[in-house]
Parts: sequence; structure tokens; C-alpha cells
Amino acid sequence: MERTLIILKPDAVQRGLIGELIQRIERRGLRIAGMKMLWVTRELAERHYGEHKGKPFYEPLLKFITAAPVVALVVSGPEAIQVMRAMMGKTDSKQAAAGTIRGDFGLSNRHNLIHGSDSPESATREITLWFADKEIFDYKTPTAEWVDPDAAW
Ligand code: D4T
Repeated sequence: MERTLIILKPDAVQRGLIGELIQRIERRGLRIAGMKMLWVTRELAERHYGEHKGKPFYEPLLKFITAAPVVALVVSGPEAIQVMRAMMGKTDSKQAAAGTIRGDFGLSNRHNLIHGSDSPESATREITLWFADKEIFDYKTPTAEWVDPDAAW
């Protein structure tokens, strides 16, 4: 079982896509283990996107992610990191395949609707950065074993 940090970015919230995007996550069979709305501070944005400091898109990216509220989720499930990355599509929404979240709703590299951790190491770091332990819930759902009988739900 894997956990990943998902952020519905300010463009998704502004465009009224919170429900649509969460519905896709639930329909896939993944479990929402934590969820909250927050207005990202400059400090949190800098810590989250630290690896991009110095790149030309860094300042515009920080300005964007702090411009309006976001919805942050911890999503769990078998291979949740890769499953979510595939559902999101390529970073540049113009290149993202139809059927993916970015490919269905986006046209921008920066305003690309959703963030998902890209590795187990990133997921651990990002979940710790965005969520307190008590905000993450470990619970069972009766349908999980019908979604994937081989997973350690
Ligand atoms: P995130 O981290 O938001 O899920 O995006 P990705 O994992 O898909 O992409 P990334 O880390 O390479 O980029 C982080 C963030 O920066 C924005 N960005 C990226 C941008 O505005 N211009 C660019 O040229 C690139 C490469 C989009 C996502």
C-alpha cells in the first residue's frame, strides 16, 4: 500500500473542478486518507518546490500556488504514486494525453491543475510537510477488496 500527496492547485479550485477531480480519484478505487483546503504560504511553497529554486519558472510558480486556496489530499492505494501520475498526464497540459486530468482540462505548463508526488521519497517528504499525523486516517472500506483483491488494504 502506498500513499501520495495530491494538490488540487488554485486553477482547479477557481475553475470549480474540485468535485470532478476528487470523483476521478474515488472512481479509480483509490482511498482518500486525508483532505483539507488551505491557502498556501510563501514558506510552504518554497519548501515544497525547493528543488526548482533558481529555475526560470520558480517565481511564477510560487506566485501561482499562493494566489488562491488549494485542496490537499493524501491518497492511498496499490502503487498510488504511479497510478496518480498516470491519471494526471504530462506536466505540460498541452502535451498530456486525452483521458488524463491535464489532457482533459488543461492547456498550460504552470496552470496544470494537480500535483502528485513523483517517488516514494518525495511522497514521504511531501506528506510530512503538508499533513500532521492526526490529519491522516487509516480506515477500511468494504469495497476495497473488490477493487483489488491482491492489495494489502
Ligand atoms: P508537480 O510537481 O506540480 O506535480 O509537477 P510535475 O512533477 O508534473 O512537474 P515538475 O516537478 O517538473 O514541475 C513542478 C511545477 O512547475 C511547473 N512548471 C514546470 C512550470 O511552470 N514551467 C515549467 O517549464 C516546468 C517544467 C509545473 C509544475
